[in-house]
Amino acid sequence: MKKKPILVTQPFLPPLKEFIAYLERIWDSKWLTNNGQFHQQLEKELAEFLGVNHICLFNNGTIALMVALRALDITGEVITTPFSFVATTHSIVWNKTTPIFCDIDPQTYNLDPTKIEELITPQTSAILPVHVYGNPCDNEKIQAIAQINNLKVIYDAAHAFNVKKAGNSILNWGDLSILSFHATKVFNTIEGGAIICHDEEMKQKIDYLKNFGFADETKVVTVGTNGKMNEFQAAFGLLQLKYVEENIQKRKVIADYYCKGLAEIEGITYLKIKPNVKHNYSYFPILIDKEKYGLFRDELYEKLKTHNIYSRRYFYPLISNFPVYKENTSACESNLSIANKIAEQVLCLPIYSELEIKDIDRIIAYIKIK
Ligand code: T4K
Repeated sequence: MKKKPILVTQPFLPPLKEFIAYLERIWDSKWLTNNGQFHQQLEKELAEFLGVNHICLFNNGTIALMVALRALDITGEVITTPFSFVATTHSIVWNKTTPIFCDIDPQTYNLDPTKIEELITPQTSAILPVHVYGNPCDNEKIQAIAQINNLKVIYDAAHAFNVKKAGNSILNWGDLSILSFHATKVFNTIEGGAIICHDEEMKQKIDYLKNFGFADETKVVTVGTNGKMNEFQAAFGLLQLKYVEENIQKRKVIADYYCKGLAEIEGITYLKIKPNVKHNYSYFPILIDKEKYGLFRDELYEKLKTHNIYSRRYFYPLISNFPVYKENTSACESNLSIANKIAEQVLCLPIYSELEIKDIDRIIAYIKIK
């Protein structure tokens, strides 16, 4: 008999009974969206939980990114990583600015700060790095470059919910950070996202931008969009928040188990997280070196599929290789050699709080037998 499929991730669903209690309150109030009670409560609780000053909730992470760029009036060129989910670059282009792809660091897979400065031109107005897989960027170096060159920094922290470095939230770095609360994330509101900002003035600006620009019933102060999170999402988030620490802890156990099981396999490496980082184990990426392991990444990916194990090649193809970007930007193949190599070798193994040890054993065993 074929075993049940193991997918790359599975959202955590809190007990249904507990969610019904929230739904009853929505039914009583008949307040479904537009800064309702749960929306306000979630903004407050999340800011406290994450250790940040202000949080603006959104209907998803992509709209949050688009609004973040708009809130900082970004123009011209934006230096960014090609090794991410395509929404990172799309948000730049939707703002009618030009993405300039910069290569990544071979150890962290994040934007390589030593390669940023050569890409700065008089048109550059911002750097948009991604904490890929929740692994923190080199913020000190990025901040120094931004300061010298008078650039804004917007972190795509879609994967970095509750990640800390030296005890502080990495969401406090840069001018703004964005989060995704999509169903596939460590903390989810079904769909959802947020912008983290440092002061009330910016929060107000973002709140106008996500609500059509309305300052009151009759006054429109800016050309806004509709980026609002509704009450069902916010209620779901409040409930998720009660379980998120426990779920991250379960993910840690799984990640540690993978690390041990894969340690001796020649040609397989995994991301090393620095000891001063409190990680969230949102993804478990491995790199497959064909010369040493004997199989290409795609061969292992297909082999796992035949056993009903659905790993994913996040992030392949590289964004700069999608035809819409290859043909329309100044990205140059030879400048992105590390990113291209990692995109060819990476495979994200299943990880989610309810993944069972016996299933991880199976995954490791299939990786071992070539
Ligand atoms: N920046 C970065 C760096 C990002 O990674 C993302 C999103 C964004 C920005 C934009 O944030 P959002 O606008 O999405 O909030 C998924 C997610 O849709 C996407 O949110 C995420 N990154 C990206 C890395 O992964 P797909 O196309 O791989 O999703 P899908 O539907 O194939 O789901 C993956 C697996 O998850 C499935 O095999 C099964 C499981 N799954 C999925 C869903 C939706 C479930 O078990 N239940 C579900 O409801 O993009």
